[in-house]
Amino acid sequence: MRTPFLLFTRSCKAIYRLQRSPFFSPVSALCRQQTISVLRNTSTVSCEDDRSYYITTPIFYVNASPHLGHLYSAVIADCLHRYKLLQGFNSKFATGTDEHGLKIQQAAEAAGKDPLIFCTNVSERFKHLFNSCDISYTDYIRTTEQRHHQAVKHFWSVLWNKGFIYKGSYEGWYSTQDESFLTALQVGDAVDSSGNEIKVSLDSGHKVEWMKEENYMFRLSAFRSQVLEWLKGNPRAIQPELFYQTVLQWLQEDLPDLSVSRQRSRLQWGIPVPGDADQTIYVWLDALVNYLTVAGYPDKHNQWWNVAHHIVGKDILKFHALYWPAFLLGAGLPLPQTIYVHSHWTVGGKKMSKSLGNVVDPLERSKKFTTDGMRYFLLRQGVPDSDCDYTDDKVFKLLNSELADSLGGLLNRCTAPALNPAQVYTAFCPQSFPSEQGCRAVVEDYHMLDAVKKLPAVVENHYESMHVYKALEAISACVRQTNGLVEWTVPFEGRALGSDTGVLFTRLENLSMDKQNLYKTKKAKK
Ligand code: ME8
Repeated sequence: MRTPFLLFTRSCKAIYRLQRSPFFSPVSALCRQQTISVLRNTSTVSCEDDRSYYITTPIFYVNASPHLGHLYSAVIADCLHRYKLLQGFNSKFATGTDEHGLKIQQAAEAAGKDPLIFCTNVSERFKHLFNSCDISYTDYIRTTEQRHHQAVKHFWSVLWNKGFIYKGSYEGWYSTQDESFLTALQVGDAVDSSGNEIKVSLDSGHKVEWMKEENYMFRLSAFRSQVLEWLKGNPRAIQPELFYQTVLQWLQEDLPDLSVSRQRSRLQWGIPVPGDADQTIYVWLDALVNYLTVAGYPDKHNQWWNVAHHIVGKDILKFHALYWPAFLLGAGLPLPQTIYVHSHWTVGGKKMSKSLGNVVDPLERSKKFTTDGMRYFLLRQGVPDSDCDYTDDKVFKLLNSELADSLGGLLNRCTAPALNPAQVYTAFCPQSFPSEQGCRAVVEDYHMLDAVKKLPAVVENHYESMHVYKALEAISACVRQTNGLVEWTVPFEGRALGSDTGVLFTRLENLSMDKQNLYKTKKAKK
């Protein structure tokens, strides 16, 4: 059962108050599809000007289906991409899937499937989610694609030829879940579900194993001071500030050289090291290069590679803020403009993750709460600096209060035929808002006008620093203030003035004495 409480007069959209039972978005699938294809097509135009913008999400592992956390990164990137398009930028927006590595090899084995078939299947699920949720990506990359293999091999050869990769051996801790090497200080003791004592990553809580292998090493240690210099010279390169400081802190310590290959006997599912068929390229080196592949590396990346911005979750900050800049410096390529970091969605205080099995299905939730509703919720409630606990009830309450009641109510009040018979954008009534003194407007009304006037600049500022929730908060505050004005002026209680121009404000004297007194008392109280 759904209750339409308002109809937009000039568009096909309607806003519904959410009922506790699931319902489908009223926005027509056709409208949405058209919008998306316009957004996608915009960015395929090649342009040499300095108004190019390139935004990426992480590429997601295909060991399991997508969850709400993945959609969150994609919605932030989509939002910034759309914002740049509105500003007239030629924006490229890439997302996709990370399909190589031990973790995927093991997941395919466990499923009894050929790895590529397994990857294709899960990758399609991510794509389907993003298409269903209006993520207007312009490129969807899979690391199993030929173009990516070529880019990775080229990138490797550049690092090798410059002497930044050498043959060596690695002995230490490795977490397959995180596909990450760890130092002894990053490892702690734990007990698994069967009561066995195990070692885990202190950061992720995932199990680690001791490994000893002959492989290729990258001279990460040689890049510590250059990465530090880059960050000191670009204090907004990692945002928010909290994560910038975290990386600066990491850089106070020495960076050990990094193992960038695994023995083929252990890891077959990956790109072979050029010139050494016994070794497979480390999945993180492989994965990070996806950003270059999409940009057109190795031949045609110049337009996009100067203007790259990465959205990442805080779990993969180390890879993007230490390894990636070092790899790029080694290859003689420009560094990303910005790494926007966001925190995590938790459920019952625990990070939503495939391995913990506490994931929220984003497809099912966006059917329940509508796609726009879910997108709004994620952007409005997700705070980059700190984790956010997810509950359905929070979504329900937020959407009903801010979208249905506040925004919907305001629109209803402004567009109701009785108040706005001409169905136009209304002008202010001269008796209410003259420039001279002695008008009916009170100081709060002028504050509201001022807030609305400043809103575009405020929103822009917040978007630039990826504080989308603050932009939405500012918009919501204006909606509340404007609703307040309508409540004081009670246009719905009297006759609208100047029906030819659609002026909103009623004359006070048109109201009953009771209403006039109520209005005056309310004003006096304020
Ligand atoms: O790390 N809350 O892939 P991944 C918010 N393939 N965001 C979350 C989240 C949560 N609970 N869980 C995941 C990988 N994410 C690598 C990336 S990039 C070159 C390679 C989001 O499938 C967030 O963006 O584990 C996080 O960084 C990413 O998904 C990790 O996805």
